[in-house]
Amino acid sequence: MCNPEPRSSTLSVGQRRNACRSPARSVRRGAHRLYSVLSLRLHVPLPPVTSSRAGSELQSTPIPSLQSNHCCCPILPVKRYSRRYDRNRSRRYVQALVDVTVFPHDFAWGAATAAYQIEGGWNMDGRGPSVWDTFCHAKGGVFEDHTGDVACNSYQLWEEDLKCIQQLGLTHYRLSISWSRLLPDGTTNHVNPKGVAYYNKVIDDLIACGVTPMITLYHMDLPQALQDLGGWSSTEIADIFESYARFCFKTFGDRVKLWITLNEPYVCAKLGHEDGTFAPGIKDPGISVYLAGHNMLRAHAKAWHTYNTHFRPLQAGQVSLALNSDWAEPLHPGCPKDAAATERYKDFSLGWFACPVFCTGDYPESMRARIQSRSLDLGCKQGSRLPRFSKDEPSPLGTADFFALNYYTSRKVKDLNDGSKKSELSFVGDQGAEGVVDPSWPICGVHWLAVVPDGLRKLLKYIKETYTSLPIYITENGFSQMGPVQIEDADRCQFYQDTLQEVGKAISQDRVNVKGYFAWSLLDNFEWNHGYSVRFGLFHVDFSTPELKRIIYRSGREYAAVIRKQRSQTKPRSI
Ligand code: PNW
Repeated sequence: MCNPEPRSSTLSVGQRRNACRSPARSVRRGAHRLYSVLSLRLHVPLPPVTSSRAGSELQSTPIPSLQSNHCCCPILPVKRYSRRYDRNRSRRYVQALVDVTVFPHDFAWGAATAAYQIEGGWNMDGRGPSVWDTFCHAKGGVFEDHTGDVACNSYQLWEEDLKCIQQLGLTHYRLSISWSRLLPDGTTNHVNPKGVAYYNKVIDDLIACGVTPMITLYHMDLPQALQDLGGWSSTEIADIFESYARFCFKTFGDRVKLWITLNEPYVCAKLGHEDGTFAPGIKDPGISVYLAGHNMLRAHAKAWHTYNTHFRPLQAGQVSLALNSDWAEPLHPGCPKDAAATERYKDFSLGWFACPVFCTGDYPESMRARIQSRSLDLGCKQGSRLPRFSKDEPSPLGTADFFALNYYTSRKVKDLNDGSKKSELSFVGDQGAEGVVDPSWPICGVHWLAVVPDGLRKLLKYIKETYTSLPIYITENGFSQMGPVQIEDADRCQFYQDTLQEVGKAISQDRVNVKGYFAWSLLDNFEWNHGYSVRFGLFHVDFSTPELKRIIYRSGREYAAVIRKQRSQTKPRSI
């Protein structure tokens, strides 16, 4: 059913005047509640797991109540992704069913990780603190106060990771650089030689093993010293990031040819600056989120232009930024309001970053118009809360050599133009739309992750039709596990089989130029505010022992089998 016409705002004039606070005054650390809500996805509390840091000691977890009053709309009960999903039991092995012949011979078969989630060694060998060190050590923001202090200890156990990469037969490995390991205060005033040596070794080892590195410069872990200067809310951060990027291109670019400047600016801006559930824990609804997003786009554009002008001629690499997006469809297909809300939902998530980079050099029209008019309605003195791109700076338009997509889930979208959000100063209020889970979609592990493999195919086609015909790398996609460790993870095997099948259809039937697929993640690791209670790895890491032993999951074995099969069947055409 369609929502009724929006009612007029219930705010008094005085309330409206106060509704827009100055960013400086109102930026404050959020209350880092345990079981905090990731409002990017569903507002569902995390299940009451009682565990130590050790994933393998976890007890079974009840399915979270999806009728929770944390949720701004009731959501129907959903299924977990389980064996029930495996409708055809004869479909046992991934390699038996994925049609590998549709993948090009040079397809990138990868897995991804991020520095803070795996490295540990948080204060070793001159590394400076990052916002995630601060967020974790402050306690209260992360599940059972877990931290990334040790994580998978990849800083010291890199060679174990390399064995995992080789066991899978990956052609590509996506990792991120810990900015504060390289530049402890975030600036090139002080370079940490041990940090440089660590990444040199990782890169050299990968190349020696025939694995192509893809390097992310920023994966949520801003140096704390830069946060102390205002972080992503400060204008200066774009030039500081450009210097860091320039340093990395200069130091590693002779060997690294695939670069991602920023990972998921949406998540960093929204969860880190609007909701306060991710570091730096800022809860400043409706204001900082746009400022942080804007400065990230400026930073990315400057770094791309630097590469393009000074490094590309010699190094011949490619640079992009990784954008996360759900696939979205109207909750009620025949309802024009839900249809319009779905377009806004897409514009406020993928379009927010993709439109400036791939389409127009500016934010989507719907964002500009909505934020402008709501800023006026809510009495914001500074005009629109959405910043403008300056003509005196390099444009973000055209600053990507490929499209890097992180896809995890899908949403049904309903209009949210009336009710409480109408007069609320918030990102969701501006968006005027809300995504919910379709009850037929199974949930895997973490509550926001509804498993919708065909959403990926639809999203790939949408990107091709809406944004670009440049090659697309799926830089993250994965399936999580909670509760008791299942090494024989049949559900995840099924998930990878279904997903790769959909990617294959996007390539062969929709003619989308998909160049690669990176499973998230190589290893079980520190899953941000869920700590170690959620596992995404192709390898299990036994966090209960100091050795942090890596044990391959069945899904890892099957992913390896797909890669082997594809590589043996598709050979480069002879000239
Ligand atoms: C991505 N959410 O982040 C990241 O790039 C990874 O670091 C992360 O481990 C992976 O997805 C799995 O979560 C997200 O709350 C973090 O909606 C949180 C959300 C989405 C993506």
